[in-house]
Amino acid sequence: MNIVITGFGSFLSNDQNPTKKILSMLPSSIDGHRVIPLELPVRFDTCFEPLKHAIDTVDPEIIIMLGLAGGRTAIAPERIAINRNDSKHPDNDGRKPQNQSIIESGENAYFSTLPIDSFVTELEAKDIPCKISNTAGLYVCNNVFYHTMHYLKQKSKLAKAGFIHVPFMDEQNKPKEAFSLPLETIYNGIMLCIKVTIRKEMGL
Ligand code: PCA
Repeated sequence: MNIVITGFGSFLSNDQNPTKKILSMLPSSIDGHRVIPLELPVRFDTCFEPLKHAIDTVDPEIIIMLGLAGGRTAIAPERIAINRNDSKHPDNDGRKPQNQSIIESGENAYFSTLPIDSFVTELEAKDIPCKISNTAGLYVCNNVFYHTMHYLKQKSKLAKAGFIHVPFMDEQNKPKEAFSLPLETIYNGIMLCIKVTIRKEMGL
């Protein structure tokens, strides 16, 4: 199988993003399956472009998108992507869309097709905090999640896809008292999510 894992670089006051670090730590294959790391721009207008290109060219069976959500207290598999951009904070182009559809006349929302309940069970068994989130926000992460689910449906592709937000890593600048985890722990959690998804896809 081909597995695309996406992440983001710096944005707003986050001068580092653990998801970009994770991309650089991933092995080139897991259990014999090819892993393709892909950094996406933190820009409403173009965040989906590199991923669309990857879907068109490598036709992945699994797509796991990653993003930082400072303030979260667990690794957070997102349940749902919604058809809305709305942000008080600018993206890396300075854009702040207000209450706008992502795709005019698109579905209101899409559910993740990743095995998010199993992520929680398996990560907690390894003492890695993991909790399903019911909103990916209305910033760039939700945007790329929605675009991906919409595009897969449009193209009748059966790839399993979804989004996982991660908390701050210990190793980055962050507001005092904000929850964080060692990068190593976040990485181990994401690796486990990838392995669980592979296992489910193989029917194991
Ligand atoms: N998190 C932001 C965008 C980039 C990132 O890592 C978000 O949650 O929308």
